[in-house]
Amino acid sequence: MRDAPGPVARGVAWLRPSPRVVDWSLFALVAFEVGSGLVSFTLGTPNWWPVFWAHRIAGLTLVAVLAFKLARVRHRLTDSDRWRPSTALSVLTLAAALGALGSGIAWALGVDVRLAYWTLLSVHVGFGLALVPLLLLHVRSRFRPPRRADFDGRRTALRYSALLVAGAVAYRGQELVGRLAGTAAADRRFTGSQPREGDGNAAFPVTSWVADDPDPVDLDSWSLTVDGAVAAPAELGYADLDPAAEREALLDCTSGWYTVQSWRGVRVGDLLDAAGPAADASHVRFVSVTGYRWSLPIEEARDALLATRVDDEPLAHGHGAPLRLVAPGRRGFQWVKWVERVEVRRRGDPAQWLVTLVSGFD
Ligand SMILES: Nc1nc2c(c(=O)[nH]1)N[C@H]1C(S)=C(S)[C@@H](COP(=O)(O)O)O[C@H]1N2
Ligand SMILES: [Mo]
Repeated sequence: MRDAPGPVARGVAWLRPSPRVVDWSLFALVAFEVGSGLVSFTLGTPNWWPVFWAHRIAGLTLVAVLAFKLARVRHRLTDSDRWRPSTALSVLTLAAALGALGSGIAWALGVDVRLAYWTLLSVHVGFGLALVPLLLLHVRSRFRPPRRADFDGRRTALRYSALLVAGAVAYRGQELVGRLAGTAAADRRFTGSQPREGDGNAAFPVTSWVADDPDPVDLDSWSLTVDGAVAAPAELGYADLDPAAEREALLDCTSGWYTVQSWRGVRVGDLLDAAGPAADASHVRFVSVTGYRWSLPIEEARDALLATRVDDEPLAHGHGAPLRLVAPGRRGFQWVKWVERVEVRRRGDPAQWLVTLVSGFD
């Protein structure tokens, strides 16, 4: 019996790439996952769905390639005579990879474990980010340059197509399992975010990206400055704002939830018309009392809202009172809370990426 492998075993044997191909594919797949994962955080409109799909399919392909690798190296982990100092690093790297894959797949399946506003998606991101330095060190300690012979074109390409198709099939299967088990909410967005239903402040969590947590803003000392590349800079008190504009907009947080609310406030375009932007102004920067900030291209900014109310309730402190940016089509982290300054600028603001991460640490 034993010497006649069945069709499945033969198929797996045919699919199994050479060790170096396995190793370099793991590296390439992880690099792709980290890149597409980070990029996905900036995508808020449904036309970007292929990025999310590719991320999921590559993740499932990674499971298969990792299985080939583990089948090959398991003795290095289980025989204590074969332990080297680098084995500990390998084990940590493996743990981070399994953590990222496990939490990612569980999240995609619809498993909903929450710690405050952290979801399984946040856990997935944590493992993914931990994997980056570990994998780089691991590659350094065991580096084998890729050899041409390992990558005999057609065969490798075929195997990889087969693995990717298997990944895509597994992804569909995984969706189906989630639906049958009733864990997959039908109303998840293309980003994977789950709905938070209801209207007003209580319907959705207060979320700060990293450490922003200011005291409630005192309306008597607060004002909104409109300045930068404008003809007529202005400083407005709360009573000067005319919250006449209303619009429904969807807030989709990168920690994995979204909510649709009706927001009321001041159209940024009206503030700009009053201030008279310079002809070559290209961006509008929104700055929080905490220093947190984000810029939008000026045409997009015109259409955004600075909200004072959500579903006809005054905005709660945690949601950014007295004034928060509502930027339709943008991910939640770009919806600056506790805004105190609108600055018209002649260029974008690359440093904002860093500021959103470190704002609030002092
Ligand atoms: N000033 C400031 N604005 C901020 C944040 C922050 O940390 N500081 N977090 C952002 C993130 S990550 C999200 S998802 C939304 C969340 O808004 P909410 O707390 O009203 O749900 O606010 C954004 N605006
Ligand atoms: Mo967020």
